[in-house]
Amino acid sequence: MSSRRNFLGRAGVAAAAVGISAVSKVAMAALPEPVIQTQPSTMPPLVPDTGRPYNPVVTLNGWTLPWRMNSGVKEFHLVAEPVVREMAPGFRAHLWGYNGQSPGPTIEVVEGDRVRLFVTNKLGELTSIHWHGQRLPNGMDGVTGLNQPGIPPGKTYVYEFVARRPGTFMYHPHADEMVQMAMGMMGFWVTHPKGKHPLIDEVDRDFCFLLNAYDIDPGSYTPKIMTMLDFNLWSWNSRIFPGIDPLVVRHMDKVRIRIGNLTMTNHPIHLHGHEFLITGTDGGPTPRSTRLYEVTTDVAVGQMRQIDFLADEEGDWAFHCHKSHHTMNAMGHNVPTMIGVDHRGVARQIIKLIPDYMVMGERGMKDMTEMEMPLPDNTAPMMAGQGPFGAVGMGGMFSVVKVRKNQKRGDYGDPGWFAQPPGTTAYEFTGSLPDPARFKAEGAGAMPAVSRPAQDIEVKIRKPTGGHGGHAGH
Ligand SMILES: [Cu+2]
Repeated sequence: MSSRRNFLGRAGVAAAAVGISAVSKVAMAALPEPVIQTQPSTMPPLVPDTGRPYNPVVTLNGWTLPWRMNSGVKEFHLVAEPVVREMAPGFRAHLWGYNGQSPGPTIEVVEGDRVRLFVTNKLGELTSIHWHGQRLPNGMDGVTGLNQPGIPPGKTYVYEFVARRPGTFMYHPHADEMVQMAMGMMGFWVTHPKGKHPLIDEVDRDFCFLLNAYDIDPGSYTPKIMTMLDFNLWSWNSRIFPGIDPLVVRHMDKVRIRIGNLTMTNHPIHLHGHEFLITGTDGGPTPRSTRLYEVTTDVAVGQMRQIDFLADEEGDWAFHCHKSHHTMNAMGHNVPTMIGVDHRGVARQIIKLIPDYMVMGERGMKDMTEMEMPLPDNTAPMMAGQGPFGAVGMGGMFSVVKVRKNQKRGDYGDPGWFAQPPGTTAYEFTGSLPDPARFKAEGAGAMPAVSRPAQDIEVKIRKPTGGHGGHAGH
């Protein structure tokens, strides 16, 4: 079907070798050959060569699983197994996933398709797959103990149902959920409409990714699985900025982005420079009368949001989660605020004992983007990414939508940084500040106070750059 078939990289071999359970060769022979992919880069859309036609999606830093047609049934083979995922250049995590990756491959089908999914368990414990959001027979819903027995290590189970409604779905285990999802077991599923749909517009580019989160201590490889909220790696498709590919589009393209949330908190996803409409949720396409223009959409836990916009503004536009802690990489969160605290005396004393001692965060945390601190092996830099104007002080759930006039149709290649037209870049002011005329009432409250405090209170803070103390001016 594509060059991806039979691709088994080094990491794939390693991951297969550590698979605890051996699956019998005889049993595997009758199944569709499992397609393995271990490269973390964004793969081009998989254009269907069998079955009903559709416009394929592009999975950010991911890929779509090829299928086999068997008497009109689309057959897929998912293999649950330990994987090595490069989350950012130089930082590899030991996760669990499907077919060589976490998340697993995207599954794309068409409304009305009969789908048969073989799921082989190469983990050391039971698993199952729940097809999040789908209409299907109860026995195919994948909840271990409720709908089916768990799939034992070494065994293959078959799920079969008709993809009844078009939309965006997810898949994940419903067996030892806390562990298996904390380890990265999840994937995306897109059911394309059969023909023209009144609520689903055709678009030029259709991207998808999952929001996921890990707690991996600096210097280690395996996520901690008991963490409830204090994750230190906030990722898109198990990648963190600067390891997340840009979303490259052609100027005036109609663009769709589908975002699913399988973390344990909500993520307000924010796009710069454009307004979008929420055209789909977990329940399917939204009625047109409900669509509002937005620049941020909150994706709650277990939810999916599909946004559409017209890419009519050239440039490099930030696209990120608006929770500022989610655009940071591995760090401890129990750090006191040091902004404005004068460490000079203390530091001098400590340096006598520890010559390499370094004060962090005195002027804010931006310094750390340029600081070359010694880090343990296999640690994601807390914030790292080099833009055309210097360090981008972010990590985690951050990427860039690149809108270009000269981007060719179907070309997802990175065009480099946007060349801002002369005179359109923010610049340093070097003149003198005008003295603004002020209104007398400026700064007054909406109503007069009943009584004044006994004395004026002023909170004194130290200016961050100040060598001479002094409090902030007013
Ligand atoms: Cu977030």
